[in-house]
Amino acid sequence: MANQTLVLIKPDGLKKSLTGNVLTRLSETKLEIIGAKIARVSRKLATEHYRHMKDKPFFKELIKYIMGHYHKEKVMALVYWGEDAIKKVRKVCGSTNPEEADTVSIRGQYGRITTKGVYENVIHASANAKDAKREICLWFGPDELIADIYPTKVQNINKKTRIWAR
Ligand code: IDP
Ligand code: MG
Repeated sequence: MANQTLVLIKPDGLKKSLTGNVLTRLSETKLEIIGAKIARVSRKLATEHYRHMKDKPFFKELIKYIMGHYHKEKVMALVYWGEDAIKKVRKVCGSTNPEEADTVSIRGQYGRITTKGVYENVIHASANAKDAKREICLWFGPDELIADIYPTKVQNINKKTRIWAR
């Protein structure tokens, strides 16, 4: 079955100039990219993204890590779509702990554990369809994706929009 998954190249991946390497590894999956952007990660976004980790002892460090406090203050966010996308992307990523990840997986090749004990594992990928939906809707608006993957609604929001001053 075709499905979609959120990928983040985390701040350590950007800082280490691994964007190209990671995208090349992901292209092995033959999946389609239906959305991509560079994004700053606010504390609100970081906390919402990792809300399932909030009781972990390393939560504070994890939030600092994903916000880029130790690296570049940005992530690259992508949505991959295609047959078994969630499973295929998780497989090339490897296990959460970079020391335990398959050595030829992205996390096995490029991840590390910091002295503060955070797994700096270069990449995030949604774990299942429920997480994928929550995460994609958190990181992307419907108009930022080139496919209609979830139901949308039209809302008339009366707000100022910034445009190019040409
Ligand atoms: P996942 O990223 O493989 O889905 P999660 O359990 O959702 O793994 O954890 C989110 C992130 O939190 C991981 O990618 C990693 O950066 C960090 N993390 C998870 N477990 C640990 C741990 O035991 N120690 C330190 N950092 C961890
Ligand atoms: Mg997870």
